[in-house]
Amino acid sequence: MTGLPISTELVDELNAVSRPALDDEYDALGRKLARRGIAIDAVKDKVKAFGVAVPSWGAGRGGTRFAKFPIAGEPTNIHEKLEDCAVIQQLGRATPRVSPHFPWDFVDDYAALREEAESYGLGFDAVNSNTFQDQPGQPHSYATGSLSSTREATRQQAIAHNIECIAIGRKLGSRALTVWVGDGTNFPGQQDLGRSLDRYLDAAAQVYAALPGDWTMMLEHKMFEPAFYSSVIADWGSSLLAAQALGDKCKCLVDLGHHAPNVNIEQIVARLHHAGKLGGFHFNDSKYGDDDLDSGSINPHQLFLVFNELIEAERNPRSGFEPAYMIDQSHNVTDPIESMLSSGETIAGCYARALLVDRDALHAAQNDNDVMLAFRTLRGAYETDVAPILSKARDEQGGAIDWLATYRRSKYRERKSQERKSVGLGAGIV
Ligand code: AFD
Ligand code: MN
Ligand code: MN
Repeated sequence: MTGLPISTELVDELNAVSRPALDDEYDALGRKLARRGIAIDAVKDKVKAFGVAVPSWGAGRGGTRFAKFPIAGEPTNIHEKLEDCAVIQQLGRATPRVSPHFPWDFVDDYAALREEAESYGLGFDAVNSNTFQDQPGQPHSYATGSLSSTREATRQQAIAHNIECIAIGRKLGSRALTVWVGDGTNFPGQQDLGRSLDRYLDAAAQVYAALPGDWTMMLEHKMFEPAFYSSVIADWGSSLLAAQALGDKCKCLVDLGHHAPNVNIEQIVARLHHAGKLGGFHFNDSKYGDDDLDSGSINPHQLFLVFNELIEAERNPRSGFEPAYMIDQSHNVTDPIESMLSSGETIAGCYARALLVDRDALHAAQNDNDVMLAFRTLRGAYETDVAPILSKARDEQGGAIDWLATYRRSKYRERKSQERKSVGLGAGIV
């Protein structure tokens, strides 16, 4: 038993101080919601059951292509990353699973890694393959493509890596493979836009053929970067087309930062659900491009509107609606543990707000074309401060009411800065 990384006595002690004010605020919100016909405890129970996975790579500081500014005590391997993810889950109670990335998280013994995670109360979520980077000693370069490479040997190498990720995921208890490729071009004429998609589909079908019966393969689209003229799976249309071509176990993954500017992402969510192909999410926020900023830090309203569509989808499921929720952020200027605690709370908060929407009233107003009433029904839920529900849910599960104060009082990062070797400088988009 590895045990929890933060002293439970400290969590209890600080919670005891915060609890009277929380109880008062929770009761007041409970009375307010009761007047709207909503039972606050039922919402709190749904929040307690809600979970979003954290990315193993998000536990380290990210960077841009210009620089990365590491912090002391950053994790340098999957074991240290798991320990940090355990802190996030212990204090926040919204992130019970970790999504690993290979080859970054390669180890010799995956059964042992699974036990290590379980000792922290963590499980593994979707496994992510990486064919957007070359590894030392790799026979074929991905510089001009991986699954869509013009070279058969390179495609086979990328297929084999994805199949290896599935094999590792089975040992870790995962049930999904997320495939994001950086394949694309920087010059008009560099590659044939049609044939590169043919090659991608052919290679992806070989990965799909290796998928266990109860697994999902999730295709993640991204408009640009690393390729700046064209990307093979650039948008949700290409992703949907590919997922439909590959088969029932293949679905689309929506990363909130991977769209054209100002695109209506909540409508994309509704469209993919309509097609029965909404597989999962990568939550983050952006101002300009794939900024990988903290979820809801720039546009919390958009996040709420996405969850509004997800609740509609949940109430009207098509072909086994069971989306995989994951955070995918790059923490360039914050302590990643603090960012993921904040993001987990923000994401769960948008879910809670979307649960507060009076669906019958909304649907009736929509049917009557009562525009203002429909809008105000939605807006009323968005404007409700759900913080007491989130705090209460954490407290009842042993998490921290004030996670930031508790984390800082624990001096976890300071302790790790004594124990862990320092990471190097350099660039690092993750
Ligand atoms: C990329 C994608 C994808 C990938 C990750 C790698 O969002 O999820 O696995 O970042 O760092 O931008
Ligand atoms: Mn992503
Ligand atoms: Mn991204």
